[in-house]
Amino acid sequence: MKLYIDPITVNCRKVVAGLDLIGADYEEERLSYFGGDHKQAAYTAINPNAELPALVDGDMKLWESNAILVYAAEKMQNGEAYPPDPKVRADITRWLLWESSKWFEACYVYLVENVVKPMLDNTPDKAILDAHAPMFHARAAVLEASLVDRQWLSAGHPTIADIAIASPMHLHGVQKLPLVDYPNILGWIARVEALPCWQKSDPVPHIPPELLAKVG
Ligand SMILES: N[C@@H](CCC(=O)N[C@@H](CS)C(=O)NCC(=O)O)C(=O)O
Repeated sequence: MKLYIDPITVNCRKVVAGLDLIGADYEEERLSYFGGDHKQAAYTAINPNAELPALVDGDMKLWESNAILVYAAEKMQNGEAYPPDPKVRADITRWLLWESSKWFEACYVYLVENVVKPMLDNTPDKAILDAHAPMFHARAAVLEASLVDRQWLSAGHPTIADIAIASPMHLHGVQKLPLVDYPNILGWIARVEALPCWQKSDPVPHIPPELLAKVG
């Protein structure tokens, strides 16, 4: 399998950590997100959405990070990271869909305003963040309540659901995600951050130091 990534991005961190949790071997093809490699014809022939990541396995070109996680887990028959019980799979599928339809959107504005804009010498727009906050809190409340009686999202141990949901908040400190009122989320993300697969996929060493210095 060949994985096309830039390790600094949210959805690439997701597949790098997820494939490590799954124990899937792959060859890495590194592209530059800030350099716009994902918009070049060589890559859009693989992912016509011009978005990272993508996976190529033989004649299959697979995009959508959560589909990549499910495919790799099924291919490796990893019953820990993606347990075969239909109810657990349904629960994990629910979290993967919620991440791509709700949670990514809820967290992304903080990444743009508080991380990407400063890196590009622009100022975070407080009005945009204030307008966005109610949506973030409505969705964070769903996650908070779901974690009230559990250490991990599904199955009682780390699965691809935890990796998927953690990814949009992977830089939550510098993103300045307003998590102070969510003790269950904070406890859970600390557990994710202690996982070897999460630590090995840390994007910070891949961010040019001159860009990193611009983020407060
Ligand atoms: N739903 C897609 C989203 C992929 C996505 O948005 N990737 C970002 C990086 S995290 C990207 O490459 N965006 C293209 C751009 O900003 O030009 C997935 O989960 O793979």
